[in-house]
Amino acid sequence: MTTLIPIDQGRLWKRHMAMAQIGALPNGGVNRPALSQGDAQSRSLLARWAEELGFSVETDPIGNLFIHRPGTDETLPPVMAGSHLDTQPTGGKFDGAFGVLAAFEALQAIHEAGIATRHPIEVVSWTNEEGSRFQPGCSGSSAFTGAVPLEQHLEAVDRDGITARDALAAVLSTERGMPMRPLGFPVAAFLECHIEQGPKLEEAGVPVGIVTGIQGSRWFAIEVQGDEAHAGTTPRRNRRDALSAAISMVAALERLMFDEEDRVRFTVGRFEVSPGSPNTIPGRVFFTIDFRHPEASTLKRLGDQVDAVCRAHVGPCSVTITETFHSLPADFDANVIAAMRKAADLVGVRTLDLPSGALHDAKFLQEVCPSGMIFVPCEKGISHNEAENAKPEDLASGARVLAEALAILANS
Ligand code: HGY
Ligand code: MN
Ligand code: MN
Ligand code: MN
Repeated sequence: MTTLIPIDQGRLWKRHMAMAQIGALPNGGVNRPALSQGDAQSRSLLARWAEELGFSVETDPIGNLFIHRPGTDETLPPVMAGSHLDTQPTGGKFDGAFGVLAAFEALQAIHEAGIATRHPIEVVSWTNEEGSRFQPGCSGSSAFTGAVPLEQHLEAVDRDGITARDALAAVLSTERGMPMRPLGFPVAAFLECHIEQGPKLEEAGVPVGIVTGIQGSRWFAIEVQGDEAHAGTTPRRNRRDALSAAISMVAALERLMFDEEDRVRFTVGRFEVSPGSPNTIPGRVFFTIDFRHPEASTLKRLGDQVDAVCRAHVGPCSVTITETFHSLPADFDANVIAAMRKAADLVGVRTLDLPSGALHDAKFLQEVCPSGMIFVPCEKGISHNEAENAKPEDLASGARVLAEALAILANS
């Protein structure tokens, strides 16, 4: 009977609750925007836990946080596990945090079990995965892998006109003396634990998901420019009503993105009307598009029509369309998946294979090193919502499979 790496379910749950205190919302959720004070506090909490165990903690030019446990051969690239600590504005306690805390729990359990691994093992917290404050998201992982230039991320501006560069400098200034690595380095393999953010595992009654791949996503920012004018005196022939043009665009895009098998995920998440006065014709509308599909050809076919569809409904206004994010679908690495299956057998948990509807940092890591993901159920599949919830025993099952898979890969 093999001795399993001793994951401590209680300790893992307690760390989730401690982390969820940072940015806690009244209805049980969390608001911890990327590169905010809250983000800085969550990073320093994680760094403190790591230093208490004698692990070294370093950062890099986009603010990723790396916790290092040496291997027997320090010349080998690390096997890495992690996710993100930033959240949606009305986010939950587990999206992202579970991936970081499960990786940390696995590292501590491997350490406490005195297990030597050839490769070093690292826990990582990637900067700005959500892309809610600064677009696009997955800043830390896509800058680390070179998929998106660092400068593009640092130039991003939030709604208050603060650049990601300044917000990052403020966070790093609270971590004086934390060693800074160059951006990007070889990684032997990457694993990410995450709540499923969908209903499949819970409906199947299976505690662990082996993620086969991630669907593609494309994001657009649309700005419609009209003229502010008096609501009562301006006849239709003189109106340049930005709202009227914007809603025709959204209605036309909904028609474009509609498909019978419900495989296109189309969302207008932000829709801002200015000046927002009841008796002034809107002079400007800003809205965002997030759409996803598992097939690269459909992602291209539909995404390439967004510009023409918007322009066909612009009327007397003008429109600027910017594609802010474009991530192709990706399949995860067969050897990493095999290591996760072996780990699940060792742990003795049932698994279900499933694709990821959500985008994750692992998608960018898969472009540069063998990567994989482990899902656990969340209550009714709810996420990006304060009601997001998960069971301590499921989090522990995910962490157990992660720990065994890390040990397998770090000794391969
Ligand atoms: O948008 C996403 O898919 C990720 O959860 N941030
Ligand atoms: Mn996430
Ligand atoms: Mn998320
Ligand atoms: Mn993710």
